[in-house]
Amino acid sequence: MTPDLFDSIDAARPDEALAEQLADGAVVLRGFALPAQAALLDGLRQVVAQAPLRHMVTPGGFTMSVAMTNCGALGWVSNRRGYRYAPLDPDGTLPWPAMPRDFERLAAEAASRAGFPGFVPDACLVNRYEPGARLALHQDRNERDFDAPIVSVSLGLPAVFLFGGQSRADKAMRVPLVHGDVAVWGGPARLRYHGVMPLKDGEHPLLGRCRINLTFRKAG
Ligand code: MD3
Ligand code: FE
Repeated sequence: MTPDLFDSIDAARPDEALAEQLADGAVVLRGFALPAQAALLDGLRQVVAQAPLRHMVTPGGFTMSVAMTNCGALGWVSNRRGYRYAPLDPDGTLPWPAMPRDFERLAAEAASRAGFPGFVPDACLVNRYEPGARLALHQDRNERDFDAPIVSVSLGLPAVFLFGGQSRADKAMRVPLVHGDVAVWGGPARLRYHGVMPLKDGEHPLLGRCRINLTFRKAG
């Protein structure tokens, strides 16, 4: 194993005791979202009531196993013509719901803690995994500006995250992510390949048989 893997950053400072550096630019903050969990679940309910979760189709014609929706000024959408960020929900043709303040605040605090101050996300992609759902290895490169990090918040059932390298063939490390974990991916980690292993069945006391992942981006 890489020697510095899972080393705590600045463990002497109690407020940073939970930061694990996976690689240059990639930090996991264990349990960082737990104090905000009630507000996050509240916001989530409001978002999915306005913009329902749906299974999008990839340009290759496959229906994704992960169900998605968005909030914020821009939302990630996919169809046969390609992937892009769009200001309107293609299903409702209305703007995406506003990003709840508590979402934006948590994302900015996590980014700052990980060394990316001043993060103002304009897009929050909501991914819902049911048992068996997975996300194949990919890069996130539809955002305009790769200098901004991506912040991801895991809620509900645990998942195994695959964190690969700069090329698809690089061996991926497996990172368990559980309810309340927040990960920040920026700088040299921003374009690394990543994915999520098929979700194992289980029952989460707050979310039931699913995992929700929120990813905050500066897309526009
Ligand atoms: C590492 N979502 O929506 S978030 C995605 O758990 C996505 O739903 C996963 O990948 C999920 O695009 C993983 C963590 C993540 C997001 C972006 C990254 C990890 C990343 C960009 C570069 C490296
Ligand atoms: Fe991704």
